Amino acid sequence: MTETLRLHYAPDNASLVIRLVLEEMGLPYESVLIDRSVREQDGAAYRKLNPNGLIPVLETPQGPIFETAAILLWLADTYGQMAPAVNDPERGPFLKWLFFASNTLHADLRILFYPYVYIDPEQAETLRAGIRPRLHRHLQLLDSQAAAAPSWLSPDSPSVLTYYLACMLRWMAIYPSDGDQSWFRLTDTPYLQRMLGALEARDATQAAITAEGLGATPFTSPTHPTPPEGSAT
Ligand SMILES: N[C@@H](CCC(=O)N[C@@H](CS)C(=O)NCC(=O)O)C(=O)O
Repeated sequence: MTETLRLHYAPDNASLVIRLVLEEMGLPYESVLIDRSVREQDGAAYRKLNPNGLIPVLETPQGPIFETAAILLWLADTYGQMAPAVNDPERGPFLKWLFFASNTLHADLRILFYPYVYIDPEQAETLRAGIRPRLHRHLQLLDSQAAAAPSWLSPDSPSVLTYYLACMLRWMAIYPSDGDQSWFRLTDTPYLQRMLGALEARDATQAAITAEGLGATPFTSPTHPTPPEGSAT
């Protein structure tokens, strides 16, 4: 157990969401690089923290926490920031879309990025072609929520969900590195686009840009990262 928050990360991985939120909350934390080039996430030491071998893990005074949304909710509730509180009428709607982001959008994104985990590699491009229209529909749905500007999707005061979505939109624009990204246009989701523009001006985003080499416009016009250490894939 650690008293210090310790983020196990690889540049531009799902750990980026957690880094952004830790920065936005102004919490002190240490970051520990997971070297993906040697698949350190599969090693015994990392599997002790996350038996699934997935990044991120946040070590906390309550032990290691994995699953991006679980870490986000833990941070929001523990530090009373960046999400409607338990007795807030907005809590239910917020939770609904946080879980949608995690168990539907993020899960479908993994199919786009790692199709060979789900199917014979020869059929990977067919699977990718099948998942893209589904992702597009998810984004349309989220944009219609953002249009109503609930507090947890507002461009002015980011919630944990705002940063989670911003990272996923970033990844859709640039990954897979060898794939076709022409299906994705941020302009198709103007309310989400506005939200992303506002995030780029924030100190938290600037800190993440420096730490992970994300480039000047990591959300609205992302490019492949040039991290000072480690590799994204
Ligand atoms: N459901 C997990 C997904 C995390 C995830 O997909 N992590 C990727 C990096 S973005 C990973 O660890 N990939 C390495 C691998 O699959 O071996 C979460 O929400 O934390």
